[in-house]
Amino acid sequence: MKNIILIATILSFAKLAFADCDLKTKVEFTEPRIFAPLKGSNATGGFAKIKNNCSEELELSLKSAEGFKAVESHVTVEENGRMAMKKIDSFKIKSGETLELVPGGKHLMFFDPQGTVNEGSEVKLVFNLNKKELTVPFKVVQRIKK
Ligand SMILES: [Cu+2]
Repeated sequence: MKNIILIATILSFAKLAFADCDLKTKVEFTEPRIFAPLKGSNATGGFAKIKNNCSEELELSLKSAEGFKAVESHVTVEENGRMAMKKIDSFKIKSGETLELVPGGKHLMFFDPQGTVNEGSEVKLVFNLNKKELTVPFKVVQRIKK
């Protein structure tokens, strides 16, 4: 009996450690986009709606972006009456919920483009989702819509 309980415990831990959600089909990116960097600026932002259709909570962090030297995940907070951006390690998305990355809210930041990042091109972003990698193309769009 003791052995059975032990095995059951090990199995449930294994399930937590190796979540088998298929990220490619179960994590939905809507309108993944990056603003084309303004002339003279070395930083720009990235946005999307990211829906977690997995049965477990996902911890999402941005690892890298093709063509940029550095990436960060940011939240926008009010500090002493001013809006400020703060770097965070990861975003958490509960099962069935959607993370909304929007200008002026939670967002992704990209620094030091290694070349010209042209409007209409795609930048491949590498995310870590519960320690598994997922690559998602983000479209480069114009910052201000005419
Ligand atoms: Cu930012």
